[in-house]
Amino acid sequence: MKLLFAIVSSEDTNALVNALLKAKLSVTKLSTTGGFLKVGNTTLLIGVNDDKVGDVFKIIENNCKSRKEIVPIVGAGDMGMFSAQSMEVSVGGATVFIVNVDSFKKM
Ligand code: 2BA
Repeated sequence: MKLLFAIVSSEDTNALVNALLKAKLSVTKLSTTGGFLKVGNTTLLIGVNDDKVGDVFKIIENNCKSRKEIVPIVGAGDMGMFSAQSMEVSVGGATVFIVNVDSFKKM
């Protein structure tokens, strides 16, 4: 069994969760915050048998499209003045960590 930690854009979360549920997969949704952009994203915990990992990847690919966005970066400048700049970053898509599950129990 594997546990997937899928970090996805909050915009894509509803469609992705619905697609996972439709495929009869279990999912837990956590509200998280990206360290770089410091904006909300969503981390989904998805526990699946090894033979279903490919199905989960297909569902993630179909529902989490990568796109470019210009985001503001606000920081403290000289003499306490705040300066606002922007930069282009890639958002959406998904960052997925896959870990082996030693055992799984429901009590
Ligand atoms: P954030 O840390 O808010 O990063 C959002 C996006 O900003 C990243 O998208 C990347 O395109 C860009 N970015 C991040 N760090 C950067 C840097 N030092 N310089 C320039 N651009 C940078 P993704 O790579 O798709 O990551 C999306 C979210 O996934 C991240 O949000 C973070 O919450 C999580 N994540 C990504 N890699 C991770 C890792 N190795 N460990 C833990 N969380 C990770």
